[in-house]
Amino acid sequence: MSRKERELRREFLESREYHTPSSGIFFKVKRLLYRQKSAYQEIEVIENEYFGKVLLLDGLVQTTERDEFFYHEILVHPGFMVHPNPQRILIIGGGDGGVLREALRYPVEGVVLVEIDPQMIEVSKRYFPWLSPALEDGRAELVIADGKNFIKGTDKTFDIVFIDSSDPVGPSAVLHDKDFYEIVKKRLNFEGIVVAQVGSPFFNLDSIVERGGFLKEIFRIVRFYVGTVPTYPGGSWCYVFLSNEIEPFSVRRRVPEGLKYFNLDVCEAAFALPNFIKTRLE
Ligand code: AG3
Repeated sequence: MSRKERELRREFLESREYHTPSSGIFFKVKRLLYRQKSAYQEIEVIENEYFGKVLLLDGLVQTTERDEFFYHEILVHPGFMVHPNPQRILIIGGGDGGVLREALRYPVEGVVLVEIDPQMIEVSKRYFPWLSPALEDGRAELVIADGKNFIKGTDKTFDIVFIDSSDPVGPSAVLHDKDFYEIVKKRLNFEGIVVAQVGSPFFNLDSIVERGGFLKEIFRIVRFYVGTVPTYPGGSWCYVFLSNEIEPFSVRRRVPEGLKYFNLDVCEAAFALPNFIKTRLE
């Protein structure tokens, strides 16, 4: 095959995520940088002309160079904005380092990041240098473990817990169950907050509603919110803010400089739910 043919062929290679059996998102592959099965999942990194580097786990888009800030900022900052003194932070999942990077914008004492797949951390260090430097920060402690087992076994307690899981299939499945949230609650300090990503309100509304049901049995304050993520299914993504003492918006304590998505207005708007979601959660 000539060089030109090879190049042409490469240009037409596509990487895709199915959102339903008949629709989804595709990325033309400018370069295939990495594709390997780790002990837990298939990890794929491609380069796309528009989105830059794209990370997929088991065929599900996790993050892209161009739009990662939408997700990482809106997951992290609402919790920090209202907590009176966030010092001890826990991240479950998030081996790419993006949530950690956002948490380290604050003067926290320490962040424990629990990632099940060591290969994910290596891939991030190699291909995602805008996320991974956080993994080397002196305030970060990396633990390679199953998030649920870690929570069960630790006697540490935390001010804010972020759950940066993938979808409820594969290694992330256990991070979506009622008993997982029950044990997370036990590891919270007074005025503790938990924030988790819970899926697409368009495609996964039934599972979000079901989760709302059992979360209300565990936490006094259960508030869902939404934000845009251009490359996730449906383009709009849902998160949940949980606490026993603190309401989102009860105060506005701090917003770091230099963010690209999050600000006070966006935060307030994020908790305003469209009717198709709101009516199901009432
Ligand atoms: N974790 C949430 C990804 C969920 C995406 N789901 C999907 N594409 N079907 C992202 C990890 C980034 N730190």
